Amino acid sequence: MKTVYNDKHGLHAATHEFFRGQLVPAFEIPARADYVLKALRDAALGEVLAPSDHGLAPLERVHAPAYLRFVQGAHAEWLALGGEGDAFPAVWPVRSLRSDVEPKSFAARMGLYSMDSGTPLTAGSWPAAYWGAQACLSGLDLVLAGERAAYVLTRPPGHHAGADFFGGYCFVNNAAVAAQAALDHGLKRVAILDVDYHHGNGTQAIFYERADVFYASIHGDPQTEYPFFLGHADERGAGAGAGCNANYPLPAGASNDEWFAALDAALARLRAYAPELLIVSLGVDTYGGDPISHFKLDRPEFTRMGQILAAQGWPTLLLQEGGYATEAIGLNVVAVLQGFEGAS
Ligand code: Q9C
Ligand code: ZN
Repeated sequence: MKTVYNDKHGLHAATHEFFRGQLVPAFEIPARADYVLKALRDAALGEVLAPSDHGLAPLERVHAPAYLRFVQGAHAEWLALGGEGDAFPAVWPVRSLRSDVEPKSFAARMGLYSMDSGTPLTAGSWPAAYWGAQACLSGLDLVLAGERAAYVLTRPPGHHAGADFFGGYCFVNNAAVAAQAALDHGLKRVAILDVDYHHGNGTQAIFYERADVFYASIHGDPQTEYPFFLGHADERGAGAGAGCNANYPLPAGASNDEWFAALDAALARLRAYAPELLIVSLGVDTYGGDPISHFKLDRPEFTRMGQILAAQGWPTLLLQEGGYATEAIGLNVVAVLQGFEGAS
């Protein structure tokens, strides 16, 4: 399987993030992708390609242009105001406050365009996220040109980013950008299967009222797990998208049997939908050794996951999302991809 590698990912390099009100060492770090790249090469998995530039337009198909402009210029604004290091939001327009007026204040716009304080906005966040989306579009090109599957090695991840907000380490929703680009290419039905430990609130929200993208996710129950405010089982889509959203929240500590039962159920829904393309939001923070997550998958389960995904027979684009057991994520990702290749 070919990989498209976002070779600009290292521009997004936070040292710290906020967690429970304290600055702690960042989890979403450049070494994550470095380990995956090394593991791909050690396993001789296939060619590693650089992304080609598809411009801003495909990002503007899912994100508000004003949001993208803000992220693009935010760190320079922060520095111009005398800020040092990475920028963090600290105030948000919840419920009775207004979010339809863009304030002049930088601090206020940081809150308007974000969902949490755990996502450092660094000097290189924008170019890293921009080229990440380009890598995903380049991976899509491979699959649309007839490749059975392609893997995109990128960071920062994407699935928490909404149409007009960043959060959960995500700035540009790569899966949503790729799905929309596939539709714009002429496809009629795209499925996104999100196997990251966390619910992909951004992806769900972007397509919630649409029937041309089916979003299915297996994740830690938002009653106790990030992103807390979306990802419940009763979220089934609305309007034209009614019935095109399926969530499988599992309790923290869920067994591997429970996880694979949820995968079976999610795939049954996707088979009924009959997608022309499968996009996998491939987080490997479901790993038992992950420092911020609470499922128990290990290497044999990652291989099995890849086999099951390949067995569906759909052209498949696998996009890297989370996974924070830094030294293990390379082998975990390779296990999924080798499982896929062995079964396809
Ligand atoms: N310091 C993804 O996996 N907060 N995002 C965790 C631990 C946010 C994870 C707190 C976790 C976001 C793409
Ligand atoms: Zn995650």
